[in-house]
Amino acid sequence: MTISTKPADLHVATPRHDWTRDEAQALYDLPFADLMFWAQTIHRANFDPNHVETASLLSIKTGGCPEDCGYCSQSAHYKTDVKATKLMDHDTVVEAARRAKQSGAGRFCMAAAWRNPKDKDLDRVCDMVSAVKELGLETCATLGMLTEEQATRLREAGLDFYNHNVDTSPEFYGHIITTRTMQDRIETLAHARKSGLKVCCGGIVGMGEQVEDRLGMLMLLANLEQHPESVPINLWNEVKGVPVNATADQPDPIELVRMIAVARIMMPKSVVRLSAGRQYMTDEMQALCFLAGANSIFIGDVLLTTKNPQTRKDADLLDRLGMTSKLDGTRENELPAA
Ligand code: SAM
Ligand code: DTB
Ligand code: SF4
Repeated sequence: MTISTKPADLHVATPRHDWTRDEAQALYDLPFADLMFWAQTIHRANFDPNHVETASLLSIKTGGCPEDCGYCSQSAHYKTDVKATKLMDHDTVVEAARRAKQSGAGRFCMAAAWRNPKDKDLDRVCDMVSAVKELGLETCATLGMLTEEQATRLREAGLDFYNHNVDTSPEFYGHIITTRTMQDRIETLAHARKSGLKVCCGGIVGMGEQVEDRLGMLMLLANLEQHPESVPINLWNEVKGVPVNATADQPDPIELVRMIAVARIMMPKSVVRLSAGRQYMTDEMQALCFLAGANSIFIGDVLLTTKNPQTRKDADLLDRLGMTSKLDGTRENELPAA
């Protein structure tokens, strides 16, 4: 396949849902400068290239999860350092959200290590969502599988986004998770969509998968009826005691940048979040990811159970890149100065 990089031919800025494997691979294999030019052109047609979204995470129910996701510190199937906790109380969650807002987060994501929420737990989460929304934050939750009724209840409580990842390609999926199928995940995404929630869906790289799997995951996402509004790309954060291990081939930094650029091109209007794994990335690599089209990060010293760069370090990086992080469109950087 021949790909033109002339600006006049860059009509792919209109979202498509019929990407082929050959097209994804051809984009990925473009000379780096051409790939970056194309991704940048599409990025600039759809977003302010100097703006990055900031989201903050809180694990509202940690560990003891019945699922066997082979990368996860919170699965009850593996012996990790994580201690299981009960669902956090309402005020603690709202206080954490208030602090996240003060540190510059625009969105607050509440995560629970459940296969799916029980209805009595969902009542409590709905109350948390309403209170966080009242603080003036965008709200996101990730609670495992949902029925359409549960999704609707969350939306009515004030939830903006539901995060539910496909994690990897359909072909590699069975190597990583056996207790929940890819089809189960697609159904939860459909329930979230039907209820009117916005969808946050992506996956992980660095679990021993091949480049073809990374592209297969992007194809799956890009060929959904509607692209996820947010696409988190996580680099596996090392966890001791789980089947995925650090001997898995880590993606070469340039490969990760290429993948971000391909995600940007295939899902031109989606926000691409450079998610877990930034702790391992140099400033230069993150800058390349932003140039490739990543326009969201998680801020805060911890993600759920693993490390994230310190907020001060992120503020310093964004300042040096002249990037803004405020959601209301002003040019100032909302993060505390380094
Ligand atoms: N339990 C819920 C579920 O799986 O749907 C929500 C929380 S789960 C931790 C959310 C996502 O975080 C996973 O789907 C996975 O993509 C990502 N994740 C989990 N552990 C990770 C790790 N060690 N490194 C990178 N990403 C990870
Ligand atoms: C997502 O894709 N990444 C976030 C969020 N969605 C919930 C979670 C990253 C978790 C990293 C591992 C941990 O801290 O336990
Ligand atoms: Fe449970 Fe989510 Fe971890 Fe899988 S990723 S083990 S569902 S907490």
